[in-house]
Amino acid sequence: MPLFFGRKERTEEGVRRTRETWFGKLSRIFQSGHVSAETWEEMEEALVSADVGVATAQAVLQRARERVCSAGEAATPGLVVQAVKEEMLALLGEEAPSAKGLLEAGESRPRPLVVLVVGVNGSGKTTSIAKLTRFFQESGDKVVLGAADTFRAAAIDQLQAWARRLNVEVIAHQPGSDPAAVAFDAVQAAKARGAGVVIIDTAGRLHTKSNLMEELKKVRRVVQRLDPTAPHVTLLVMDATTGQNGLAQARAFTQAVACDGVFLAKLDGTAKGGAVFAIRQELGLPVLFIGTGEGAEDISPFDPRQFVEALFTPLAVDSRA
Ligand SMILES: Nc1nc2c(ncn2[C@@H]2O[C@H](COP(=O)(O)OP(=O)(O)OP(=O)(O)O)[C@@H](O)[C@H]2O)c(=O)[nH]1
Ligand SMILES: [Mg+2]
Repeated sequence: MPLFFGRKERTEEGVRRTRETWFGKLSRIFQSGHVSAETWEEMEEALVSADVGVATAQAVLQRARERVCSAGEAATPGLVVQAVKEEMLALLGEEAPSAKGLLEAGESRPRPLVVLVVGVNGSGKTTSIAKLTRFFQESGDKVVLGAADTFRAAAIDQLQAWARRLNVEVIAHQPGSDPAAVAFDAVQAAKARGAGVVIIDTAGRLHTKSNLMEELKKVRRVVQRLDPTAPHVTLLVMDATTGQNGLAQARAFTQAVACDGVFLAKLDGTAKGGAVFAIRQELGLPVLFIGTGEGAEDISPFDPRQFVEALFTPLAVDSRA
């Protein structure tokens, strides 16, 4: 049985808007069939407008150019595209990062695996938790949720509504209660029930940033009383539609809490999927999952090769023609 259904299709769907925009731009660039200095400049513009980030786009293209030159053949659109793909893949790191290994079921995985989900409010945390629940359920894990976003009553209700639909237990206290106490109870419940995974939702309001960061640190400390190695994975949820602004907010989080990777939500809602490269380059974090819609099934584990191929699919067909 596959670990997760249709990840390739979901990746393709997630990057559809980005791909269509890029495809339009890049195919026009290559229409003449020749590669000139202008071609590289136009490619840079296309990458930057897809939110790859200026420095990242320049670095990728510079290395791709060297790769094409060292091949010793005349540069053709096909060669250029291949070189850019290789460099993008090299940037994302083809090897599965260690956090990704932890997310996959297996004997060596800590039990329960404690996943802490952080991010700015509205970024898609709670929805992404529902998706992660489905992801773990698919591989046969029992999941317990912790409603540690106690700042708003509605946040607890929202998680409980998802939990009912997904048929999982959620540990919740009263609105306004201590998030660390909720997290503690959730991990303890997961242990008592023999659950494989416990996922903890947190608040993301930035207007009280120092309080928020202290709160997240306390959640970590308190959870560590039950398991000194927890949380095993801290996932930063980012809204793909917020572009460079989202990157700045994410940086504030990574400075306060050690994050292992990014859940890039709402990729389906943007033509700026190039942010994946900027996240890797500028935050130094791997994207581990992408969110491709509002349903619990709209998740795909991030696969660098699949992602790059999906971005270039129409172009590859085009360059063969
Ligand atoms: N299209 C699309 N919408 C998404 C995705 N993920 C989340 N959303 C929507 O984004 C909105 C915010 O999502 P939430 O999960 O409530 O975000 P949150 O970070 O928990 O928000 P707060 O609890 O208010 O801090 C909701 O309307 C979701 O349906 C996604 O991958 N694609
Ligand atoms: Mg929420």
